[in-house]
Amino acid sequence: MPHHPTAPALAAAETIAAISTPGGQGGIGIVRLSGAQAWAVGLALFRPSRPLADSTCPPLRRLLHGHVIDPSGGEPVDEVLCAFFQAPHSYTTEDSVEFQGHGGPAALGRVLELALGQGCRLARPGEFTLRAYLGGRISLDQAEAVAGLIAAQGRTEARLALASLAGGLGERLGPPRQGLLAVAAAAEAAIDFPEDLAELDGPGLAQALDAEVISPLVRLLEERRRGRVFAEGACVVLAGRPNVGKSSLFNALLGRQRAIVHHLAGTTRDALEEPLLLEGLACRLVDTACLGVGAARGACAGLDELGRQAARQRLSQADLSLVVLDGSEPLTTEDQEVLAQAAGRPRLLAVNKSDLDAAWGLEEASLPSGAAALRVSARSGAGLEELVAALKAALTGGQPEPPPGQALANQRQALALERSLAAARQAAGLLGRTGPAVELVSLELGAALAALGEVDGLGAPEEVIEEIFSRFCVGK
Ligand SMILES: Nc1nc2c(ncn2[C@@H]2O[C@H](COP(=O)(O)OP(=O)(O)OP(=O)(O)O)[C@@H](O)[C@H]2O)c(=O)[nH]1
Ligand SMILES: [Mg+2]
Repeated sequence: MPHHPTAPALAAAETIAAISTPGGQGGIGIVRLSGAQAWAVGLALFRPSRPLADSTCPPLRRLLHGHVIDPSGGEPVDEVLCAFFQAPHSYTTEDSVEFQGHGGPAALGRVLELALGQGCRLARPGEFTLRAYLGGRISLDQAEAVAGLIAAQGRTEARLALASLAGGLGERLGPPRQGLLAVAAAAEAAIDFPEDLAELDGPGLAQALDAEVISPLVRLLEERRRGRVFAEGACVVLAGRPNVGKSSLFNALLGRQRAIVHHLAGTTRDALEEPLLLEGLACRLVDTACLGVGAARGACAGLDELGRQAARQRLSQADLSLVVLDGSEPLTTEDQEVLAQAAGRPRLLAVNKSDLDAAWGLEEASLPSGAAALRVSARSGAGLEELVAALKAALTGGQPEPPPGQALANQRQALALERSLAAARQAAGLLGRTGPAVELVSLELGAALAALGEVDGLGAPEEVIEEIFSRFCVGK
């Protein structure tokens, strides 16, 4: 479905250029041009190894071998494969050119510089995708899916982003939008022709809103709640008193020596974050300084407090805290403090150092009830597989992965859906009353429609669009 947002400031007049592959050295590197002048610039910079049959109209969507040359002196800059795309059959829907060169920063930078010298402007983050959206090839939620797919760390995240890219979410907004429009039309008619107001079937319309708008939106939000960690990954924070082996467990879960481990208490000062895949589920694992407020350690008391602050802050944002206890030593008041700080939120207890003699049993009365506890050894690796499985189960609440093809709303979209739902509920409530205030109903329905528009871009305000694309990388 074509989308034509009315955002004049976003209009794509200039021809843009950017390096579309990541920085550094790579097997290949791509410079992309898009806009009305893309072909002219591309043809000025490209010297094909076999002359083109028509020097103004290159073969389309074919990889042509040749060199990028400096048009001022003809000096070759890189040996490339070059592809020309004609509007609207391109990523951006505009005339575009892609140079695939050797992925060295100097050569790529030179190709980009030459393109800028020919009048292109450096593309802003996400501007190629923004143009695909402005050109009506993709909707706003699909554009966000592009960013999601690029950012995806886990297999599941990538699969869900791909489902959104296929337009799964936007499609599901069609029926609620139609439902809102139908009720809005009835309300408008009653406003324009007050003599018909008595005819307005308020309860019937409220019922229609419930069935066609409210229930589907509730379902979408519920799916997001259940599938959120699959789509966005999760944050797991290690917490515990000094020396229980948080950093050792952090390293053991990552499978490499990322954090410093030492027998002296208070080794870790700052929070360290690393990506970790839990059986395909992307998560961020955070190692922290100790949490307990035990004896300040001499001259470093101030530093300790900073570390604790960072730890507390990370813990407050965690999807799950992994409280580490030392099974080889009796539980201390510091352990109890940590347990108290992690209480009331999702948590898992890892009782570490199971390679040593156990000083206490898991059935220990002082452990919080209802929190699963597992014996592990960061040193020997015992129990780690079970810990990974338990982490995944705790994060997903045992829910299965969303079925193939199902697209989930991201956080921004969910907030807009919630606003739409709240307005639709208000409208339904008003319609249910005798002698409904149709003007108010109409306002609420307008708000519900506008919020839906922010999800797929049909009527999204310019600020929303700019904010979304500013989070992209340059070159996409
Ligand atoms: N025997 C045994 N020792 C362990 C195990 N895990 C950690 N240790 C030891 O416990 C000590 C503390 O380990 P760390 O990983 O630095 O502990 P931490 O909780 O990060 O400590 P701080 O950063 O100081 O808060 C080190 O001497 C580790 O070698 C384990 O599973 N078994
Ligand atoms: Mg540590």
